[in-house]
Amino acid sequence: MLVALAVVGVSSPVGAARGVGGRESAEYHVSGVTTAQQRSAVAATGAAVTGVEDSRLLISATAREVAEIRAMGLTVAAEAAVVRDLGVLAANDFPSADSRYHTFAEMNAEINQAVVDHPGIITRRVIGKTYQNRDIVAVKISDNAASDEAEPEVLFTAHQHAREHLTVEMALYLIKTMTDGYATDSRVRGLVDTREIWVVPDVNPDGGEYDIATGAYRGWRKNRQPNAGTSAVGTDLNRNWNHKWGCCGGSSGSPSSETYRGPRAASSPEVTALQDFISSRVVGGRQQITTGVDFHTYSELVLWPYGYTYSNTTADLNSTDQRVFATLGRGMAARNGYTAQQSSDLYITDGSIDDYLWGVHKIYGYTFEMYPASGGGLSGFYPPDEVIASETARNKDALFYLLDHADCPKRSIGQTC
Ligand code: LU0
Ligand code: CA
Ligand code: CA
Ligand code: CA
Ligand code: ZN
Repeated sequence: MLVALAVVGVSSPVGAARGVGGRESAEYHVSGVTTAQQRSAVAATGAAVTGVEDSRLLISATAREVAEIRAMGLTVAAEAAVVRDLGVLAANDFPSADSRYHTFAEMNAEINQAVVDHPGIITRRVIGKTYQNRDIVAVKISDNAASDEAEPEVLFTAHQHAREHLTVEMALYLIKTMTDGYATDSRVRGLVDTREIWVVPDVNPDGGEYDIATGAYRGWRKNRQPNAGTSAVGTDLNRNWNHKWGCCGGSSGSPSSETYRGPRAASSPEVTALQDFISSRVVGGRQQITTGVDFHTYSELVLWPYGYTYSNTTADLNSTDQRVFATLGRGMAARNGYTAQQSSDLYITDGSIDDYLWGVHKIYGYTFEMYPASGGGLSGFYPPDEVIASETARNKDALFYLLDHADCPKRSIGQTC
C-alpha cells in the first residue's frame, strides 16, 4: 500500500538512484541475503544497511553502489516510497503468519465497509492528520448517527503505541460488534440507541506502519515526528497530553528515550487532534463524553488515574470519584479477567491520556492493557493473529458494562446523577 505523504523529502524512487532531501542515495532492498558475510559485502560497497530481514537487506545506496551489489549476483530492487527519515512505506504489511492483523489501509477499508453496510448508525470523520499526513479517523456509532443527540458519549481510543497492534483489532471488533449486531442483538441495540459511541481505532498510524514497514516487526513505540537537533525520532504520545505534562518523573526529556514527552504538551499532531476533538465535545458548557477506554498491550490490566501520583485521591479527584473509578474498573476486570488497579500502581507516568481525560474533562477514562498477561519483552507485543478473535471478544462484557454506566457512572456506587 502506497501512502501519500505531505512531508518533505518524498521520493519517486522506482529504478532511480536519486536523492531524498538532498542525499545522493535512495532506498532499495537486496534479496537472498542470509549470512553475515553477504551483509558485510553489501555494506562494503558503502551502502548503508538500514534494516535486516530474514533474507533481505534494506539499504540506502547510490547508483554506483547498486551496480556493485548487482555485480555480486544479488538482486536489488527499489523500494516504492521513502520518507525523509528513511522509514520505508512501500510494501507495508504484517508478516503473512499474522495476516489477520489490519494494516492502516485494511483498517480504513473495514471502517468504510461498515459505513456502507450500516448507514444511519455509523458515521466516519477525519479529526486530524498525523505528522506524516495520514488521516486520524473517528467513527461514531449511534442511532441517527449523523445527528448530535442528547445521549451520553463514550470514547474508545487505540494504538497510541505503534507496536501494540492488537489494540486496532480491539477497536475494529467493537465497531463490528455494535454495527453488525444492531439488527439482531437487543443489548447492542439498546446501547447504540441510547449512547453516542466514538471509536478512534488508530491514534498513531505513522508509528504502526513504520513498525511493519520492513516485513519484520521493529518494536517501535512512539510516533514518527522528528526532533530538532538529533536524529532520534518520535514522541511517546502517552506522555504528551496536556495535564501535568512532564510533572513528575513519569516521562523523559530525552528524544532518544522510548518515553520522550516531546518539547511541550501536545507537541505531537496526533495528541493535538485528539485533544481538540475531545474539547469539541463540550457542548453547551458540558463535556458530553462521560467515560472511555484507551487500549494498550500488554499485561491484562484495567488502569485508572491518576498516573502522575501514587495518591489515590487529589484535590480534583475526590474519594467519591475514586470509588467510582475503582468500582467501574473492578467491575470491568471481573468481566474480562484482567487485574484492576490505579495506573501509578504499575509505575508513575505523566502526560498520559487518562490523566488528561479526568484532569481536564472529568471523563472516567481507563486504560486497558490487553493480552498477554506476560510475554517476555518485545514478543508480548506481537501475539499471533490466532488470538485476535478471542482476546478482543473477551472485552465485550467489560465494555458493555462501562457503556451501561455511561449515563451515570456514579450509579456504580449507588448514587444518583
Ligand atoms: O503508557 C504506558 O507506559 C502504558 C501504561 C500506562 C497507561 C500506565 N504501558 S505500555 O506502554 O506498555 N502500553
Ligand atoms: Ca497466524
Ligand atoms: Ca443517537
Ligand atoms: Ca451528543
Ligand atoms: Zn501502550
